[in-house]
Amino acid sequence: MLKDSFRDLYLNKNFSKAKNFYICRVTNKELMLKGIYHSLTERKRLGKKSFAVLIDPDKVNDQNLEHLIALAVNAKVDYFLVGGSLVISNYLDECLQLIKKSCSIPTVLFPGSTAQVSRFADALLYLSLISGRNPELLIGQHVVSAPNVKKSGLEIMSTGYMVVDGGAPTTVSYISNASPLPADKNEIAMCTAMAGEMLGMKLIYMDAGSGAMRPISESMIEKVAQSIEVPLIIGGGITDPEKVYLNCKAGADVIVVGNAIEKDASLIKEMAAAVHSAGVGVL
Ligand code: 1GP
Repeated sequence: MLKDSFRDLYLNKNFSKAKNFYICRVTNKELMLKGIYHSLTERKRLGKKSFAVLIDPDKVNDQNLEHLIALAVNAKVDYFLVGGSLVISNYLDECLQLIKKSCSIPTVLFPGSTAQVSRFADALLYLSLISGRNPELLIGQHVVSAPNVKKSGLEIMSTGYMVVDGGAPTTVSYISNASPLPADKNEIAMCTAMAGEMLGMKLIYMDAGSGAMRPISESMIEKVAQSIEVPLIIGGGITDPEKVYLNCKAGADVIVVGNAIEKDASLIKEMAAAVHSAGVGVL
C-alpha cells in the first residue's frame, strides 16, 4: 500500500483513494513549504488539535515501521516525533528515510541527546529543560551542539520542556538528573511555562515521561494553556482515546503518544479521531 503512487491509483481506477492521496500530498507540501512551526501555529489559530506519534528508533524495524506508517497515514496523523531519552541503536537516519519515502507526514526530532540530530528529519524540537535545574540541559548541551544544529539545515523550534512527575521514575526523569515538576503544583507549572514563553520559547512541551504511570492532569493542562499563547504539547502515559480527548479539551494543542501505540498500533486510529474531534474544525 505504501508503494502506491497517485498515478498507480489513478490507473487502477481507485479514484477516491487517488483524490485523498493527492489532497494529502498537496496539503502537507504547502505546510512544509511554510515550515512546521507555521503549521502548528496555524492549526492552533484555527482551533485544530494535532496528533503526533512518537517513534523510538530503538523499538522499531523496517517491517513494523512500515505497518505503523500505513496506519498513521490512514488515521491522518499530523506529525511523527522521532527520538527518545536514551537511543542506543543506529537506526535513526534509516528510520527517518523510510518515513520520508513512504508518506508525507512531517518528521520532528525529539532528541534525548545531541547525538540525535539527523538531516533526514524536517524539524527539531530544540529542548531546554525549564522544569529542572540542571544547567547542562538548560543551556550547556545547546552551546556545545549549536554549530552542528545550525549546519543541519533543520527547522529549529525552541521548546520549553517541562517534565512533570508521572508517579514513578521514568527514563527522562532519571537521565535528566533533575527533579520533575510536582504533579499537583499547577501554579508552578503555569509560572514555568509563562517564563519559558517570555524567554522566547516557541513551544511548551509538558511531559510526564514515556510510559508514565500517571499522565498530566487536565487541571494542570488547563492552567498552563490559559497562561500562554504558544502551542502546548502534552505527552507521557496517555493510553486511551478518552484521555486524549480530555487533554485536548483542557487546552493541549498537540498530543504525543508513544508507548501505548508501541503495544497496540491499532490505537492510532481512535486516538487520532479523538484528537481531531476535539478541535473546532475537522480536517
Ligand atoms: C514521552 O511524551 C512522550 O516523552 C510519550 O510518552 O510513550 O508514554 O506515550 P508515552
